[in-house]
Amino acid sequence: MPMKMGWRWYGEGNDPISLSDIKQIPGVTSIVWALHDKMPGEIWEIDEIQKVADQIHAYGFDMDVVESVNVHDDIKIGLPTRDKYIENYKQCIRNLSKFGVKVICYNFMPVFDWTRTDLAKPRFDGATVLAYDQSIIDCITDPQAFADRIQQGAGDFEMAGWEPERMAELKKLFAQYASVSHEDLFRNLQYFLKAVIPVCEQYDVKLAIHPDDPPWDIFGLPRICTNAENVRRILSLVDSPYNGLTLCSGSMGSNPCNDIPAMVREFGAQGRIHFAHVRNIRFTGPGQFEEAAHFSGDGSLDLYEIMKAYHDVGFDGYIRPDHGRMIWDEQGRAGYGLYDRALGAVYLSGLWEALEKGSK
Ligand code: DNO
Repeated sequence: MPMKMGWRWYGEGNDPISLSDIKQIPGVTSIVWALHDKMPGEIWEIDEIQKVADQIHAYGFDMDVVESVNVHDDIKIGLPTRDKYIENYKQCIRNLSKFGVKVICYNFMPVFDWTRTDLAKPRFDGATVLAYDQSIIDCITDPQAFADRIQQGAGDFEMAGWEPERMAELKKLFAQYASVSHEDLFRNLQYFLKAVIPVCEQYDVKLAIHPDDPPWDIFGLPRICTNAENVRRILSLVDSPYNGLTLCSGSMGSNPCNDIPAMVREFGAQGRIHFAHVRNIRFTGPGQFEEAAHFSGDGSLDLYEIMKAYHDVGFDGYIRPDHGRMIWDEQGRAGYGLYDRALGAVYLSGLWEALEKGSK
């Protein structure tokens, strides 16, 4: 079975890119979707899922991958109220299975999902890209002001995982996480996985944790999905193939100590990578990086070696191009424009075709 090429789509009325645009990108067969107006902890109801399913199926795509069903902070913090949210998560899994969903991507990052210090940094080629500089984060004394700045920078588009409702409660969230250590986070993740993985097994839906982005602690908040050793530990918290990984090359790879092809070989050979996010970044200094075009020559990661590792382990899961540059005057959601991601999708398919034919 070959790998399946996906495309992250934010939904009708929420994404300037239409399904008919996506249909014209050769090789894309799966729409990676979510109900983006859902708060973490809410049940995704059948009729709500049905509406999106009808849209996606009308264009002949599958909807096998959801990114993301977000995990409520009470589960990450380990509050007594977590059980109610875990029950809701189980119900989401059951409901999604009715539509053939095979993989659910999620993350276990406290408070903030993926974090950048600049959403539109100009580059030498006239494009803009997302960028991160730890020294800027280190000078921030008020995370609320930072969250407001990110939202402003995102313009009319809401940043995935940065729900305004949660951002409005940052003070409370930071206070709740104050006593949560890395070990607590591992324990709370295990509690969550022990509850939901049996449901995943029963309904044949795989969970795939996304690495922390960037893969180190920020704002004094602990982060655990950060390197190969911790991924090994996370996968062993519940040793089931249903407890798997979304291996994001750009997130994990923004720490130059993380060897992405080696991780693909180790966790891919174990059948634990269910979803691959493949993109490039350029290291610009310690704790600093800028995003880049997917093409190996444009960044610090070798995408050929990454794709070769997937090919060598017989990867047959889902893959998608990830963040792109903003090029050709496109206006859109930071990192999620049409043009550069389409170039990325076709580049990844091209590498794969060469690997396939070269190995015959
Ligand atoms: C950013 C994305 C993340 C990712 C979540 C997974 O572009 O990669 O927001 O979807 O962390 O839950």
